[in-house]
Amino acid sequence: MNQTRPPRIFASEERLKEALSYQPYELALVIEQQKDLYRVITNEIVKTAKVSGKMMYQATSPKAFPSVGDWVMVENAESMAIIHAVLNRKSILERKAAGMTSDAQLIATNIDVIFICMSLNENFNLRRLERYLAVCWNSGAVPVIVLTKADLTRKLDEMVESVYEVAFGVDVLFTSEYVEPYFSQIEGYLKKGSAYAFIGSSGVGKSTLVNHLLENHQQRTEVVGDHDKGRHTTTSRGLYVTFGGSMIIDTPGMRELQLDEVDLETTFEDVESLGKQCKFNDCTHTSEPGCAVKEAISDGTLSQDRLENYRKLQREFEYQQRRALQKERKASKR
Ligand SMILES: Nc1nc2c(ncn2[C@@H]2O[C@H](COP(=O)(O)OP(=O)(O)OP(=O)(O)O)[C@@H](O)[C@H]2O)c(=O)[nH]1
Ligand SMILES: [Mg+2]
Ligand SMILES: [Zn+2]
Repeated sequence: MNQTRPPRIFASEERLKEALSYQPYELALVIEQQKDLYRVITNEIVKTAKVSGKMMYQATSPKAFPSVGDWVMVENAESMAIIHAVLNRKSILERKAAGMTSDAQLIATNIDVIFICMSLNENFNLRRLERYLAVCWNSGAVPVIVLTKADLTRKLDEMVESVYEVAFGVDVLFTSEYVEPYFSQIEGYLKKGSAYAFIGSSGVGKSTLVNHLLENHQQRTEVVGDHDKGRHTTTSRGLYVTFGGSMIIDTPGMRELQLDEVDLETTFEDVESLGKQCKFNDCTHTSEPGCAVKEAISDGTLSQDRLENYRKLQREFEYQQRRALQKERKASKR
């Protein structure tokens, strides 16, 4: 039989230690999920898996179930592997409806770096970028902004500059499918044993980047979606292990990210910390005396645009919360 050897996976010392307490189960990595079936790999096997009856029974929330990127403890049973435990998560990227109802959807776990992809054409939208950034900070992973399709703009410098303005302390890269060296910047990030995810709107070029990074590496290729348009729309999350030992997660374009638990403080650290210096602690930064935010705007250290964005995200966040509350009230009346 022609058995292809799976790429080696590299678990951290910490995980190997954690795994010891679950012996005799084996440590495995979840690379794919289709409803309640998973695909897991160890250094010896690639196998379909499902969670154990006990785990299913004890689960109190969707988060108790494995997700792409999870390290799990499996029993290598005859036909299918059985997942008995999910190891501690380093980071959790989730899409979540606001409010108390827990219809959280895990997108991926244990990601070290999230590449937020946005293309330099009509898709370019700084407000959306800010929302993505907030979601990233909230996940526990480090965001890196990747501006794709650099060949489609004549205003590259201007656009990159405007991104720097909303993304304090975040690396900003730009790439183009047609300008080869630009990809090597991303390659420079890949470390053995670390996990990377690509997120961003549909069609911005996430899979194109992932395929470049996996070139000459083992990869499951899939051709799905709208063939007529010549597009290969990614329909499910998938994790690929490079021979260098990095884990790369490609995701389907996410139309909208829900804004619950978004960390305004992290994304708008400058505005928030200025706000703390205002004379009144409920200052709305509009006409109050002793407003540090207004002062920063008049002396040019803070831009009016940025304050507007901050307000916009804040409003949006409040709106999401109200809407979720209404939904909950409706549900409880029934
Ligand atoms: N002009 C130009 N086109 C690109 C570039 N990168 C990707 N594309 C094209 O954009 C289209 C979409 O690319 P994908 O990589 O499938 O996009 P995606 O982000 O994975 O999309 P979803 O899977 O739907 O989320 C393809 O036709 C690519 O050839 C680029 O740098 N420049
Ligand atoms: Mg794709
Ligand atoms: Zn103020």
